[in-house]
Amino acid sequence: MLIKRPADIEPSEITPRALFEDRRRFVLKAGLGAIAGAALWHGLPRAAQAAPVKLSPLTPSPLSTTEAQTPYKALTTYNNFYEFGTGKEDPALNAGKMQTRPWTVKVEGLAGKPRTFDIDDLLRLAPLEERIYRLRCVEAWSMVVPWVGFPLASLLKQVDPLGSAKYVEFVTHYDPQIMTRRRILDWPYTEGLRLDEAMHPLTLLAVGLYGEVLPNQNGAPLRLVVPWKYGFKSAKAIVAIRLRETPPATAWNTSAPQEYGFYSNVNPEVDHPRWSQATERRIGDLRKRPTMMFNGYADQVASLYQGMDLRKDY
Ligand SMILES: Nc1nc2c(c(=O)[nH]1)N[C@H]1C(S)=C(S)[C@@H](COP(=O)(O)O)O[C@H]1N2
Ligand SMILES: [Mo]
Repeated sequence: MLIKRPADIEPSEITPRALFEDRRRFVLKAGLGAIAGAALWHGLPRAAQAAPVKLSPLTPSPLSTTEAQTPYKALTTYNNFYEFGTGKEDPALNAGKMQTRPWTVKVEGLAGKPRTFDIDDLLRLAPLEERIYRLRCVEAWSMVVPWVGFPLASLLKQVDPLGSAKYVEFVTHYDPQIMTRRRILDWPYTEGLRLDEAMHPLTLLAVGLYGEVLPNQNGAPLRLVVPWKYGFKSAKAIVAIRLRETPPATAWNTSAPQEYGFYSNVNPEVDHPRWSQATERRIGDLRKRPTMMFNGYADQVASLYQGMDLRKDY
């Protein structure tokens, strides 16, 4: 765990949560005029401004970090969601066009009982937890997010993975009517995990953050969160989860295999070919901090990679 000296603590980090939430609502209200203007300018439907929906009941998780959480505003305006543009502010401006209802998620492939789940059934039936995780992007920024979700394992168990299933592929929504047509990546954005990584209790399917339904820019209505891997593993707007015998192609590995591997575990000792991975900056905090092996989750996950050469399997 990171212990902070008081001098290192940003004012935003010590704002009591209630005050902070209040300010967020205030920001939401005060910003609405500007947002509505921007929305009209960018041709967004009015639905993009729908009021946040509370999720409850939420069980707190013992797997949560107690570190200061990244402010809601930062989490929802500094995003990577390339289907909606490559600028950090583009997803917040453009992802409102995505309709997240009706929405189904197919869980298929090497399963005894493959099934299509309606997102509202998942929201109703899955016991929802609040899981506060560090997440580190390969671009060397990080954040602390109070996710709402449920373990991926609990969903996978419902379809009875076959013995031949060794990997899991995540396929995300792609609609060229509302998303970029530029072939920045091989759309739809896909990701993958080994089955044991997918079944690990830390691996989460998120449906919300800060107690509310996920904003579209953060991957509504369902996105993956794997806290010991670089942020790009956490596929947004998932429409299918496939159990497979062989490793799936993943969007970033396909586009630049020498830069992004299948595993993509956070590793301060293995640099990206174009920059160091030894340190990171938390969003909203200029101070550099050391990056931790497996993003600080080594105690829980290092055993998954025993005997592997993490320089080769990056
Ligand atoms: N479908 C899709 N999912 C995606 C991405 C994307 O471009 N498209 N970007 C990834 C990257 S690079 C990161 S760092 C995280 C960012 O999640 P956040 O915006 O909620 O912080 O989403 C990941 N999931
Ligand atoms: Mo990322």
